[in-house]
Amino acid sequence: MDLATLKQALIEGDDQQVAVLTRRALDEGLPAESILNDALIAGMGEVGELFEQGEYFVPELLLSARAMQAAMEVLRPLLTASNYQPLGKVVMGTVQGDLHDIGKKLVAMMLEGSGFEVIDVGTDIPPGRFVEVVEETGAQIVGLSALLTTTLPAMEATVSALREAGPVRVKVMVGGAPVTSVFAQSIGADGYAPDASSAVALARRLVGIPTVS
Ligand code: B1M
Repeated sequence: MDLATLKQALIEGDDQQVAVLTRRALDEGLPAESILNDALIAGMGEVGELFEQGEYFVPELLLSARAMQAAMEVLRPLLTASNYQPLGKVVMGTVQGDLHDIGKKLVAMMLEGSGFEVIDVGTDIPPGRFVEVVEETGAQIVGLSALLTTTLPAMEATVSALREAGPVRVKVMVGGAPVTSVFAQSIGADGYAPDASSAVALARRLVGIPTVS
């Protein structure tokens, strides 16, 4: 199957077709990672460009997001299947004011697949809620996602709230399209990952486990 067809169905926001084509690509033996990166993430990139160019509006973004979720449901068992043995607990959420959750869910799935227990607290999460969940669960890592430049201050506020809440210093990893390693350092995060697989390597490093190649 040509992954361009799947990518196009995602751009058109056809969730049923996207689910069918994702299953077909897997049946034909294409690796889940390639389906994800070459068709789905690439397709979402184009959707973003169409939005920037004024050709797409929020309803089109929503349709493509729904189609992406449909594909992720098909891929989920494959992305989360590998060796489950809790390496640590990670609280994952999108910061206050931000409703984007596709990338966060992807990072959560990849972390689960590599042996972390993930507590996904959702989107638009105020700093105090992250603090509460860390206290309730004893998580070693908090993963913060932000997709809007306007919600970067909320990411900074969350890191500060977690630092002030101590006594145990939880590790904080951050990511999302507008986040950079320089920004991550400036707000006192312990690490930045540009994508889901580097997020796994970072989480392993943060709990002191050597990276597997
Ligand atoms: Co919005 N949106 N959106 N949107 N949206 C963007 C982000 C935007 C770049 C589009 C654009 O203008 N080109 C733009 C932000 C501009 C900016 O601030 N710089 C934008 C805007 C402006 C908005 C609204 C303000 C639009 C409006 O209402 N006028 C509004 C804001 C709502 C809000 O949050 N308060 C809005 C709304 C929405 C929808 C709800 C319609 C929908 C989200 C649906 C959902 O998530 N359930 C949506 C979508 C779909 C997008 C785009 C098209 C796609 C995002 C996505 O899912 N990408 C996006 C354009 C784009 O990104 N090209 C856009 C695929 C996903 C796999 O990638 O999330 O980057 P990503 O995650 C990656 C990495 O970033 C990283 O790993 C992931 C996997 O590789 N990563 C981490 C993410 N989190 C991580 C955490 C980590 C580590 C790595 O550690 C913890």
